Amino acid sequence: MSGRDPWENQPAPRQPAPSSPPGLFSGPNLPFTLAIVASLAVLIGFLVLVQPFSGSDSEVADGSTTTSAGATTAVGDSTSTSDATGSTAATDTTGATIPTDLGPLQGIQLETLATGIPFPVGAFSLPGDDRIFVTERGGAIGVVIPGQGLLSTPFLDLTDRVGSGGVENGLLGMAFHPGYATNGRLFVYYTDDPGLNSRIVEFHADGSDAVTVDPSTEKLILEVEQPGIRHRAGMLQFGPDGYLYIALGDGGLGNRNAQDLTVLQGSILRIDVDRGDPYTVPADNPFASGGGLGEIYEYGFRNPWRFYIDAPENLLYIGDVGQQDIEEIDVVPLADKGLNFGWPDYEGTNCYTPEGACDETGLTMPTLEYGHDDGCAVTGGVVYRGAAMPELVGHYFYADWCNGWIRSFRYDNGQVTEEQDWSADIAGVGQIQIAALGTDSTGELLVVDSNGQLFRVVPVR
Ligand SMILES: [Ca+2]
Repeated sequence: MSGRDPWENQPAPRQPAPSSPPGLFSGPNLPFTLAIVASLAVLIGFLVLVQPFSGSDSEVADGSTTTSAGATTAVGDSTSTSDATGSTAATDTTGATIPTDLGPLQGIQLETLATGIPFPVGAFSLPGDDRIFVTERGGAIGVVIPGQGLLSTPFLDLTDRVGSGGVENGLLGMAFHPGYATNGRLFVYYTDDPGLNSRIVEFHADGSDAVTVDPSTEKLILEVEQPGIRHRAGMLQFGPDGYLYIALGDGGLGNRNAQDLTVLQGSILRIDVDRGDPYTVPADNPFASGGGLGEIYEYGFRNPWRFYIDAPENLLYIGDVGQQDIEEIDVVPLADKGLNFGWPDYEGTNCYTPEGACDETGLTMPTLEYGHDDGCAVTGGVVYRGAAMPELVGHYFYADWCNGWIRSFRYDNGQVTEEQDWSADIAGVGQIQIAALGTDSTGELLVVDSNGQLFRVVPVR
């Protein structure tokens, strides 16, 4: 059992979270004042001394010599296109189109969209819909509308059946079916009351613009008995293949569940909810024909709290929360199935249990890792594909729940490039605990502070 898990020392869900008025600055206390002073100092240094970006993206952005809005600028050998307004844009190596009438990106900041959300752990959206759906650990899915904050009526209220005892249980994930606009299907991962077993269930919304969803439409898809109380993971996401991917932690019993292909724990599952009742195992799953449970797609995880499938690149990003010393991010092609990510034989690149004999053969080792001198629980994030910061399109953003920082990198041909730390940029909001990152309906980044706040990342130019 670990003392370093997400939600340790957290207040119980459904308690009013610390509330502050919308805006970037609030809370006149000494630590916050110091944070403001520090952030201003950093910001000044940032503006005066630092060229905030390095690498090909920044060369495009910083090399531009905009003289007036819409003016044509030189951007090296990038291609240029003109839109109907006559403004010119550049396409960089990531495929992002960078309008040249944008000033150089100086950094980012967090715009408060809502406060007072009861223990939020995720933020999701639908195309063409301004609403942001926020999973609350206590068992509800709340709705935040930018400019209005958290609505009083939740989208879906499952507090009568969700068990959020222990330190890592509750309503932990959701995913809209790719055909939600016409079929109203949505999927939720929660732990039940009182068993704290993992349940992946389906609900039916009456129309894509439904304001609320009837909890009585629940249909069980998959249930996993959980004798322990930790390491639930909880992320759900549909892949570009139309299959539902589900993250399950190892259950927290200190055993070898993650290496045991006869149990579902410690794995990322892949199921087809469009065929069969309640689902079928896709025929091309790695163990569909034997060797393990058919649902298992990747395995060897401790607590893959948040993963993310970036469809344009067909990459799978996984943030696996560590135990003693190391937090890790794994990035693999989504098509590379049946991979073993090493837990508990390896924690990051450290040999962790003697049973593994410290043999890396056949294991997929981390793409990136950091030690517990730098955080305590990695929050796997999302790949940015919005419009406000074209310089950062294709960059993967992630966070640490304890230390409250946000970092990013771009994964290019199997290599981590353009690593950036945004700590100084977001210092103005004070201490936050980032439980998840997400995207709004236009692809802009959302930051979920489990203390009750939802932010949107906006550029500073
Ligand atoms: Ca690993």
